[in-house]
Amino acid sequence: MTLNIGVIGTGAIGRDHIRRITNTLSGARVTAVTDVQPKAAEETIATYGLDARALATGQEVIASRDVDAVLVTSWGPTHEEFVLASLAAGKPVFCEKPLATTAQGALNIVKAETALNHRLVQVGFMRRYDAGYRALKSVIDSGQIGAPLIVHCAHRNPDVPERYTTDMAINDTVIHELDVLRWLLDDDYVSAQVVYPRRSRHAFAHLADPQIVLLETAKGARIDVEVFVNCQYGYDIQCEVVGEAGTARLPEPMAVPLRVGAQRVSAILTDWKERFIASYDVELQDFIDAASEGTAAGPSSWDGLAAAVSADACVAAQGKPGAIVPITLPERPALYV
Ligand code: NAD
Ligand code: NAI
Ligand code: ISE
Repeated sequence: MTLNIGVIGTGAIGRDHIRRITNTLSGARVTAVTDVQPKAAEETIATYGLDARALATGQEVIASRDVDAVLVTSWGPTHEEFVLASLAAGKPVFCEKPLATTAQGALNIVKAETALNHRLVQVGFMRRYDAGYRALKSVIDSGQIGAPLIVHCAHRNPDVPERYTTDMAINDTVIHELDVLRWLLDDDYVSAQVVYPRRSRHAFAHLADPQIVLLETAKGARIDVEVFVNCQYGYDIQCEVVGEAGTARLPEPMAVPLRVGAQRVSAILTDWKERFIASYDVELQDFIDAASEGTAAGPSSWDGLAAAVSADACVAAQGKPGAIVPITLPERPALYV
């Protein structure tokens, strides 16, 4: 059986996911697309030679009879509406992060899915599928470095567009760390704090960049995340776990070491699409396989809610530099245990 997928949002990641569904993955095809800029949807159909219809709205895509499953790749504030509509239609839905831009929005989704008592939602937290993060997790789980005590992270983008705002450093960027570190440490957060170093002259005037987010977990680990979205030099994701008996570091992406011009050098990637290309492939194949069985696997609505609650606390902490903001999760429904 071939799964018919409808895509809402044909921007950067929507097009990249359409490319991989069409050219790389198996078991699915794109049958409908939409974008608030209709030209973007039509161009996408032409670019990838899709046998698909360009529809006027996300709601039409979800309702369409030739759509079995939905991919939400529009910008963050639209996600909640489209995921709730997919759940109401009983269709599996892959939603790019964030699941919703507020904890309340994510809670609405968890409640709707819990009422169905059946998983239909996968959130696009692709780092859980990354070979490097998986290797790091097996080292931690093996006990070789003892209990994790401290985690040092950096999330650096070369630059961001002018529409990127200070809160997006949390909801759009650090949201990846908020998810992957819960999974990596098998832990939850209890508090957040944000402090601001000196501002980079490369950031637009309205944006505080870089920022440092400090988290404390229920088991007592401390985490620092440097988020720096105008670092200029590359797309660089770092993570080092300090344990009782040793340290473990996220492997660097493969790059050929060169000795040239009296220097030892190796390239650093500049684009998130390339840095996590294999992880996106694996996460979407996982979605296709589960959706073909009428269900969902991978990062759940609960994970989306946990990230959103933590993100809300981080955004509150941004407004009170240095203050410690508590993080409290609601009770986890049995569907997500
Ligand atoms: P983008 O702005 O390039 O693309 C979004 C597209 O959605 C645009 O074409 C826009 O016109 C369209 N859109 C917005 N609202 C819509 C609506 N209501 N109906 C239909 N189309 C709508 O953005 P992007 O970089 O592709 O990011 C999209 C999503 O993917 C975001 O949620 C982002 O956080 C996520 N993302 C995740 C990763 C990752 O590493 N997991 C990377 C990039 C983006
Ligand atoms: P983008 O701006 O390139 O694309 C967003 C698209 O959504 C635009 O084409 C826009 O016109 C469209 N859109 C917005 N509202 C819409 C609506 N109501 N109906 C239909 N289309 C609508 O943004 P990008 O980078 O593709 O990000 C989109 C989403 O993907 C975001 O949620 C972002 O956080 C996520 N993302 C995830 C990444 C990851 O690594 N998992 C990487 C990049 C983005
Ligand atoms: C983007 O939406 C992503 O998800 C990227 O992974 C992240 O590095 C970037 O900061 C976001 O804007």
